[in-house]
Amino acid sequence: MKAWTVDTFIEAIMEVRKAQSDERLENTTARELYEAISAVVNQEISQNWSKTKESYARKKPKQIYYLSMEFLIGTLLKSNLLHHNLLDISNEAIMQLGFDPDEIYRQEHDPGLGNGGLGRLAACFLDSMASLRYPGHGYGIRYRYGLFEQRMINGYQTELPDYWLENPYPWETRKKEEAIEIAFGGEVHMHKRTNGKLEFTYTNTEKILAVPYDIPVVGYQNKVVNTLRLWSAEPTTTEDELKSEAYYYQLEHQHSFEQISGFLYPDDSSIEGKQLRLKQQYFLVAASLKNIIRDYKKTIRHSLKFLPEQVVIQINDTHPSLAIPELVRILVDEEGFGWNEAWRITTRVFAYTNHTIMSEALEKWPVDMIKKFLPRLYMIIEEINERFCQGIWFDHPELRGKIPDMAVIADNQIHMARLAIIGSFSVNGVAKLHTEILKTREMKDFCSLYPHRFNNKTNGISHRRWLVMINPRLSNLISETISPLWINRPRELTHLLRHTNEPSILEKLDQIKQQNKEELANFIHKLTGILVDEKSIFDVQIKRLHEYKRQLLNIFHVIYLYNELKDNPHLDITPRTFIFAAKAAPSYYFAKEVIKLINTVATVVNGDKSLQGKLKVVFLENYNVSLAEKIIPAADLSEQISTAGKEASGTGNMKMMMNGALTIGTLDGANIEIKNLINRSNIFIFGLKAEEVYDYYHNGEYRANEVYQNDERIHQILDQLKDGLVGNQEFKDICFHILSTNDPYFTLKDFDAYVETQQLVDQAYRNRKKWLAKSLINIAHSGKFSSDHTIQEYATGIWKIKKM
Ligand code: 26V
Repeated sequence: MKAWTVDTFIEAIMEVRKAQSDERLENTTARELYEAISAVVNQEISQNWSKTKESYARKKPKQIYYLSMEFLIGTLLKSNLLHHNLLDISNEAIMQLGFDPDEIYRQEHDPGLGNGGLGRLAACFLDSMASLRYPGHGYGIRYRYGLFEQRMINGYQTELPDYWLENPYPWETRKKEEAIEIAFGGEVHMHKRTNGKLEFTYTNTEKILAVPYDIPVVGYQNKVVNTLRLWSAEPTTTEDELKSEAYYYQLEHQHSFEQISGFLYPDDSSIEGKQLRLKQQYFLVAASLKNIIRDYKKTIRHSLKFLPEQVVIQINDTHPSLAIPELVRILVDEEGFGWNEAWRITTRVFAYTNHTIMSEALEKWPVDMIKKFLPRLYMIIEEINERFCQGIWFDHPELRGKIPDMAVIADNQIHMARLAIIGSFSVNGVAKLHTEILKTREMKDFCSLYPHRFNNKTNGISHRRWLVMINPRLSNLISETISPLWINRPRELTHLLRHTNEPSILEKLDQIKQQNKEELANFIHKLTGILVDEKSIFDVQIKRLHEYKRQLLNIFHVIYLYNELKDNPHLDITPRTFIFAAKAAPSYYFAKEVIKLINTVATVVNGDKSLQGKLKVVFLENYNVSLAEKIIPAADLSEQISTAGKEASGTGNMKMMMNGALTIGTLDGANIEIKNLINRSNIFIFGLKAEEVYDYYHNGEYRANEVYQNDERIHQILDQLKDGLVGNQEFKDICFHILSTNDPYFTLKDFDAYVETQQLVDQAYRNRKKWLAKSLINIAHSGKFSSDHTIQEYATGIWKIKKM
């Protein structure tokens, strides 16, 4: 590798520019400069990429493939520069060329190929696998349209298409020659061969080409480059066919097939049994498996019998779980294995991660739909189900009564989580509480059947992106204080604990947070016109909008404070800026109403001079990775207030902790593990515990209406919603919904504890030194939540793979 200087970097940029056009540099636009720098970085990457591939081909390590319908990788120029140790040089070069570095990095469109936590986790995992030198790769779909762009019109969410490929995307390479043909539908025919074995052939299938686009996954300053392979759907037609008469009549139909990679489904709250979504899942699974087996045959040259020694496939939620019957199909129909051996191989290859216990999001497919589109796969699923149920009947009589709750096919539906559990050697949850709930409640029967399969892998985040890259000031302070070794060993952030009483460090921490807040305040002003008090508490809740995440609780607290201040303008509260960002699924009416409510409260509060600037409410539109990167370094308070037992893990909680925010949260998901590490005095915990929530569900003793009748504050707020007293806009539906459903997420129940705990936050913030010490303690313990740690646990606990 070249030892770069600012001068040689600029020279390289010029060279690229010259090759691209004969324009002089003076006329370069920001976009062109972005492209030129990306090209320089790509030159650096490409050598390491081929070398990494060569080394895998030579050493033949066991490979891990992460199958996911979603990857939220964020923009790549800055992180690739960082991973090549070129970020400072690039910044300097850009400035010497007369540009603002941020303006250049902003040119990259954030690929929104995911909904939220699950997709972002996949991206952090790829980063950690490459940085830890593990041979791990991602397989996903190259949606032509990512998650919708959110625009606010009159305070309502509207959705616009996210055409992220408008400009050429510099990080992908199309590999037409490695395309794979996939067949859907048709009829299955069974024949007996002379050797007595059954043979299956298909007629009238519809064919589609899966064309790979590869994106490099660059390890942190270690020369490793792994691959994220995204499949794009294209017609199988050859050049000649394209000109034929027959093709003309197929055009309409071909077009519909290309839709398979047309767009990402935006509903992460509940499943809708959409045909196209099923096709997308099979498309991902079929293409990836063929690819994995093709590579295996090329490098290993052994029978597929040994596949489990060479390959682990981690399936990210149930979305890719059709891979299980698909592998059985390949082994039995195409490779001539008997059922038992095919099943033995399959169940040693797959590992499944569960990311939610929200029953609406547990995938089920109507039997008829699978039968129609995947007739052979349906036969295999039936066989899997048959054998599974028989196995229970004969070998586990104690579970006989549970068969209807465990069968893969039940109520005319295919239960994907059950299929995933039965077909995998490992089933993991994503935080301790979540795994416990899976083991003792949601998947209790399966856990008694396969106790050794169940395990926990608490989520993590890439500290390189979520601290080093987005918060260079803090990152530098840490490096100056404890040496930069922590970047490769994030657990060593705990060395900061020696400095929690050092005034000079705390002062610097204070300044850094202040600068970050000023930057965010400017950004907010530019974007929304709202002026926020840079000294106020930046109270942040950023995540998808869901009832269980309880953005409603947060806005109720705002309304409560507003009411208090209206009663008593001299009330002594610490000024606060409430910052929200959230997308709602387009068909999720309640969630959209909550967005409108937040915006309405914002208009009222921000426009009320009598509050003397003590409260401001900001809703930032179009939440995505890039926006998160702007907000997180400036957060003082991290809102993690889901109903206990509902948030599988959360990862935003880790990101804000790592950037020195204090958490106000329930005992849910990874909040519990955060609390256990940093101690209760450094986090604000409130509300019902998961057990209490379950007890209420069980005994039915909770009465939301009683809270409404007895708590004046809540009574007032709900009446204000009903009667349109907040901003002359009615929110009857929210009020009615919450009371008529008996408040299933305990928003009213937890309100009192929440308000009380927010008062503790208010008090604590006044003691600057103490607050800063707590902030530093949070940062010091956040290394435990680096995804490096998580991946290390997957590698040793599930994958049994070694570093290269
Ligand atoms: C659900 C569905 C339902 C069917 C339609 C497509 C679709 C796409 C996404 C999802 C979301 C599933 C679960 C999910 O994102 N869970 C989140 O995973 C995070 C990473 O493990 C975790 O931190 C969050 O707590 C959890 O909500």
